[in-house]
Amino acid sequence: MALVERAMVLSIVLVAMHISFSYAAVYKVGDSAGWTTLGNIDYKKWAATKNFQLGDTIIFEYSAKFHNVMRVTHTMYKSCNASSPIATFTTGNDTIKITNHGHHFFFCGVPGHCQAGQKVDINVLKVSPVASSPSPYSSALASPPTVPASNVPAPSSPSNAPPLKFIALKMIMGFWAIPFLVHF
Ligand SMILES: [Cu+2]
Repeated sequence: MALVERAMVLSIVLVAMHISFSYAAVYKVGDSAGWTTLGNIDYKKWAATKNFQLGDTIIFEYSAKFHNVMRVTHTMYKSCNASSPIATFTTGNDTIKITNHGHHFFFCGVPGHCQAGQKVDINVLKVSPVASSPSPYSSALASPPTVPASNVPAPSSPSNAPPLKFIALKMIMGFWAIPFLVHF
């Protein structure tokens, strides 16, 4: 009996670890170039190569003397209208955690910078790899989890891929779940 309880606790801990570590990525806007008007960085292209998920963190790194970050509506984003932002960030190292789905529009509020291309749309899609991956318990009975081709991250993406150790943890968790399933 104690073994079953211990297995349950361990399973819960492993599920929590799996959820918290596998899918939270940190993205620095513009990568090494950061948040700037120099070098004609295509932030649209930058964002298009990412697979943003809930819980991910976006970092805007820039010189606070020359730039800022404003979160704005779609209408304001399209017209580079900085008159009434939803939020303004000015530290030069702004960390924003994504907590909801859909578009998150940002631009630099310094006159002319948005027009020069210093704007980015962080779009968090509703369909996530978390939703499409097999449940922890099914992996104990079925074949090893497979990853749909669309979820294979680009080589440049930082930490989207479920690391091998988590797949191993998932399998261990599956074996622990067997006595649990048998018992009930
Ligand atoms: Cu700027």
